[in-house]
Amino acid sequence: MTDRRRFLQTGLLAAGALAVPGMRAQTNNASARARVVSTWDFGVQANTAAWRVLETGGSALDAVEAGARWAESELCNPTVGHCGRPDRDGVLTLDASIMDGDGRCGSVAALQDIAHPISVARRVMEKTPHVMLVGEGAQQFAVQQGFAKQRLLTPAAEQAWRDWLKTAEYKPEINAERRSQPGNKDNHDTLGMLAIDAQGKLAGACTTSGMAWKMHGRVGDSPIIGAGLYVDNEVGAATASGVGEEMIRNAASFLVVELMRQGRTPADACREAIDRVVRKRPEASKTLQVCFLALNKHGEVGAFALHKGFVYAVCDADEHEDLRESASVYATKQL
Ligand code: SD4
Repeated sequence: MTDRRRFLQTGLLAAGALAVPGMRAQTNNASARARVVSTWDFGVQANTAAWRVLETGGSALDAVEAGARWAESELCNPTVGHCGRPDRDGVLTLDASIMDGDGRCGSVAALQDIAHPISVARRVMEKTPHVMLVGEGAQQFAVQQGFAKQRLLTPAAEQAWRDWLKTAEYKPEINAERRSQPGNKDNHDTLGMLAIDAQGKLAGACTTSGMAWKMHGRVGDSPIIGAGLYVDNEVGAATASGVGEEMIRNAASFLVVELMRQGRTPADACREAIDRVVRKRPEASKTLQVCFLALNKHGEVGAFALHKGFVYAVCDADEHEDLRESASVYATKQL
């Protein structure tokens, strides 16, 4: 991280809201109104990959694909791409989705042995009449499209799985501290990325290996349009990280966008979606992490989480390495 990186601790009431002028004065710089935001601290680097596209006037869709590809292959992260942790049978399966603000979308779930699920998701969107391909069919399609099959499970991930087998206890951990801090279980590190380009068009991407030690065949929220990702040029975009079952139960990313449509700020919309999770499952919510990140069509950003520890990265023409901490319902780890 360079000196330019700022880390902003936001208060509960600030709720991660950002005082960003909706429309900056237009300048000759094509990227003057462009902005990209991502979940977690590695979102800073993922944003940098996306920003290379946006700063040259590229589309939000190309930007989020570039950012997600970076996370899938350049980062060794236990919840995304080639370093992801396997399911309880020792099989690494990847989920991803991509969507633009015109409603075009594609996704893959339970994809094995393909390094860039986000790009396969984009091909599903662009080359098929469908939205979602899963498992073997998704892999067949990827191979037909020229993606190479390769074994992705790293020796470290395999060892972690063997260690887990000793107890074989499935218990999602709350990511209550930043990844770089000791004690973090590193169990929630999905990349959710949202971007607005110089033309004011929005797009989003979400990529993950899902919950470590999940049942074989389990699909989380990340590849489900409306749960882990939703984008609408009329309003804004939302994405999620955390225990995906909660996002699916609440159609949560769609909910966040619809709340913004009704006039909520991105932070308020995320907070209401989190409140909904708590109201529906008050006991369970004490032991699960759920995090939402939203970007509206004016470029305003907001976030909210169930538990303390969710950070997100913001990148635009003024600031490339801005890392912020989301406000949360529970200020301390509940477990
Ligand atoms: C899932 N939402 O598969 C993903 C996991 C996650 O950070 O976000 N981890 O449920």
